[in-house]
Amino acid sequence: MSLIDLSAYGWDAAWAASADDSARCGRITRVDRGECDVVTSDGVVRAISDSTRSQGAIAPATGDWVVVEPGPDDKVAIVRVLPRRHTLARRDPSEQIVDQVLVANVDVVAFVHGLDRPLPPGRLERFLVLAWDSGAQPVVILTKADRTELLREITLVVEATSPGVPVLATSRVDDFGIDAVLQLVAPRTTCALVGASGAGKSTLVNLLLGHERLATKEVRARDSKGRHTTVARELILLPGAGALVDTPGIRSVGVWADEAALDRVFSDVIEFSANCRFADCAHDREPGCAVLGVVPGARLARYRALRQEIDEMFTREEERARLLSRGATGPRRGPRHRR
Ligand SMILES: Nc1nc2c(ncn2[C@@H]2O[C@H](COP(=O)(O)OP(=O)(O)OP(=O)(O)O)[C@@H](O)[C@H]2O)c(=O)[nH]1
Ligand SMILES: [Zn+2]
Repeated sequence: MSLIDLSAYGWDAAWAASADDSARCGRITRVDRGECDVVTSDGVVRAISDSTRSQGAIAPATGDWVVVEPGPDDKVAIVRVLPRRHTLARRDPSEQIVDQVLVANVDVVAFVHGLDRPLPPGRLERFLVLAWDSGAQPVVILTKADRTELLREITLVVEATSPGVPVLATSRVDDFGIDAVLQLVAPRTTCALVGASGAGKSTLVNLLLGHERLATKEVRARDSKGRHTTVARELILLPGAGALVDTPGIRSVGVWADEAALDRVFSDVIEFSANCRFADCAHDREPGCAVLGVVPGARLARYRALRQEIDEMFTREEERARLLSRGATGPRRGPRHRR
């Protein structure tokens, strides 16, 4: 008899079909110091990644479904990472030429921002590009609604910057907006919370759980910079709902995404550009441009900068593929194509 019902974590027939019948499978709930917590039907086990046997060069990430086998010291070894569905990735901050998977197998990516500080639109756009690129549904959650008098105005500005993205507001005061967030985390689905340190992610998780679970520390009052409280990406099951992944604060992210994701975030630019005189209009100073003067100049400048960043990513990736073609391992992610 199994102790834990893995279907609550999202295990389904398709996952079962991608593993052998006899395989012992589980989901990674936490990765730290090279080891993982894996929830299996017998409970949570501590796992090491058996890189000599695991397929390719896939480093296990929180949210991955994996196959485990007995390992050393009462631990288990991860021998296989099941093919991922949606993954949230950014450009690896240390090795600039590869992507880093933040959370695997996500259905909803929520960008969390605290209303006790300003939200630079460029930061929001960057996160949204990564969120759209994951294939999951992006959402914006504005926390600490009790800290502003301008909730309506800010919400309207954020909505205008995020076409197609639901924008929610929450506060720990009277549990404002918590039910609406709970609706996002449907049973058997996974929602990842990303955002800067101190944005209120752990507080939100606690409100959703209905009790104090994660350690939250007071933000330093003077600069309202968050202290680093969450240390690992952790997957938590909400009783009666789905799974939440609380991530350590990320201030900014390097974009590692397809242009299609950029087009989703800047759908206003794409829409107006249909009427530009030149098909390859850069919306810079071309005559007959239908975007210039319509889309605000600052937003257009950010669009162009992100396009260039994605272009440079392709150049780096092509360079890397060239280097790797002389070695044994293939790219960690499917091939990308320039438009
Ligand atoms: N006024 C107010 N303060 C809040 C609210 N939610 C969170 N805070 C405060 O904001 C600070 C940061 O909250 P956390 O939940 O720890 O933030 P976090 O995003 O998890 O931060 P990291 O774990 O560092 O990534 C704490 O001092 C909380 O008490 C809210 O709704 N209203
Ligand atoms: Zn144009």
